[in-house]
Amino acid sequence: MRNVAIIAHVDHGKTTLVDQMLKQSGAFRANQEVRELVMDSEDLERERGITILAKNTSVMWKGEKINIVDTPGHADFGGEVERILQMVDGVLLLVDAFEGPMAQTRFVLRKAFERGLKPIVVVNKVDRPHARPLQVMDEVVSLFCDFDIEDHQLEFRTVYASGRDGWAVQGLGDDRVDLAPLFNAIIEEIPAPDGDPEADPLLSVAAIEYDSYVGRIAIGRLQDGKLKKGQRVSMTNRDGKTRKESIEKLLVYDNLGKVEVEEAAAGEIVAIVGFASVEIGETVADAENPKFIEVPPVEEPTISTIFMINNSPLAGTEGKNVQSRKLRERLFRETECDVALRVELTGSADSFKVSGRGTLHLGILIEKLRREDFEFAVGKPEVILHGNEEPMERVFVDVPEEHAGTVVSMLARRKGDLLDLENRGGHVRQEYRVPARGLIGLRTRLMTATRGEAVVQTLFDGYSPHRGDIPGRKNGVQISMAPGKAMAYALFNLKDRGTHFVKPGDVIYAGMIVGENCRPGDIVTNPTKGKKHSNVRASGSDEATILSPPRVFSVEECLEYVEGDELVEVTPTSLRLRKRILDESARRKIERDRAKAVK
Ligand SMILES: Nc1nc2c(ncn2[C@@H]2O[C@H](COP(=O)(O)OP(=O)(O)OP(=O)(O)O)[C@@H](O)[C@H]2O)c(=O)[nH]1
Ligand SMILES: [Mg+2]
Repeated sequence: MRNVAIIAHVDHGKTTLVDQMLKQSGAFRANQEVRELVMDSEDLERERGITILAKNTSVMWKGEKINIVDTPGHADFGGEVERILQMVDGVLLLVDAFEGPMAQTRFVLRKAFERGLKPIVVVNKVDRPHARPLQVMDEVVSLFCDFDIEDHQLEFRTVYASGRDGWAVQGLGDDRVDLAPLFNAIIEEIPAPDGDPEADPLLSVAAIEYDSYVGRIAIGRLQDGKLKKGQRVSMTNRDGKTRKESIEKLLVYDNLGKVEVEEAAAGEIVAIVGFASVEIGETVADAENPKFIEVPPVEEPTISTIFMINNSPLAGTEGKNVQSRKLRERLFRETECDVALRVELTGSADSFKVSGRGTLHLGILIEKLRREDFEFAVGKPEVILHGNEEPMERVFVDVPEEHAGTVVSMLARRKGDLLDLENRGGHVRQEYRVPARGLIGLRTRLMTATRGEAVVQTLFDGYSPHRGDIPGRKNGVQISMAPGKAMAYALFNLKDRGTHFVKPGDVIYAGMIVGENCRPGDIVTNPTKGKKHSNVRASGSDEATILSPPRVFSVEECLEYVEGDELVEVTPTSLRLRKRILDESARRKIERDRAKAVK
């Protein structure tokens, strides 16, 4: 048996490679219809084409069982990778043969080294037209040298591959047939688990799945001993508290699914049903001999925001779950499976402080709730300070030369320190250290400023003394003064004021943000104003045909757009931006008072 995790920067082809490994090891029946990226089984994963949750699968190769864990590559889910590494004895480090090692490559490799794991380097996507596998290999070697590792760790095995096309080779000149060279490398390089099957059972819970029928399913690698269906075991948590539980069902991974077994032995990755209140990081051990295995600390959340019940005039018209009790229960339940997420009560029963690892992390949670028919409002995400210190990020930006100046000024505005600048033949790579709060909204704005050409990568980089104010959004917004339906006529007349976020026919309310002001400062407009009947001309021409389409935001874009006095209203079908205080005169008074206070 072998236990291996696949780690890499986002999009370097992990899930695609697992597809091919499943296919070539005969995991599917001959005529079975299998969709692409079969491991990205969650709706949101398919929609976005990214892996969010690590997932296990297993294949048989020449009589050996290989448990494979596919991990997410996006930095917001990096904490997940760290826990997953507890379950394996080796990793496949995938590196895109064109892009080379990226920010997250370094992060996951460091985590693998910290656990003393031996990587097999897979230079992947060698089929890409401008692939430069040999240079990328050199870059990988120098990346390895950046770490404090021993010489023998530098003797890693390399495989060149195209996960998509289903081949791997030892040498670039070899015949490109199938993935056998990769499977062989796994069997030869990755040690078999070394647990003692005769010792007392020992397992650290590395992940939890939630199933609406059976409840929580604890997942982990059985380090030592055996576990049996029906067995009584002890469970010990971080605080040293111990309790007893019974194993109702014991499952192991088998191709794409899990199969129930009577018994599992040391080395195997198992899923256990029956632990009602299990938490990630707890240790399962012999009933009479409780033990605790130290687990890596969970990465601290870096940003937080407020989730609150929807109190807009349209509340309850689109979603079913609107009560604060439901929202609270649902949010707390999420923290059971997602240890990087933190939910806290606030002074108000209607709002909860939710902290996570980035806007994508929070955005995914928001999307999940929308799909479960929830309605709620979310505030501007703020970074979490440690006393006087604030979280910093290492930021790498790649752009064509002509945009380099734009990037420099945008990052300077956000108090970024330029650490490195390198011209790679017309492409400029810049490296900065920036306060994390300066990054909220940066990606979208960089994309617009560089016509989508910027490649931005970020990596958490510790804490530094607070850098002082960073200017917020430059533009003000257009706030509707009246409730009703947006009218084409009114929007047409307002078109010079700035971009709109609503289209004719959209239901709006007073205090809702209907567009951006092309200047600083907010303005109040009336997009519900229809054409006076006396003005109607007989031509029947419709201004709607000459309105530019409204700007449509994704959940993350909403989060990155709003300022402190604004909210994102989330329903299953709509995302609306609004002022926290809807009443115009109240809002004006607050603004006046604030101006006075500043003076
Ligand atoms: N040319 C080429 N493209 C590939 C190859 N493998 C994957 N891709 C493409 O790269 C993109 C990302 O592939 P995924 O397998 O989802 O990447 P991933 O590493 O699992 O991504 P995350 O889980 O989000 O980190 C997809 O568009 C794939 O079609 C390959 O071998 N060659
Ligand atoms: Mg993936």
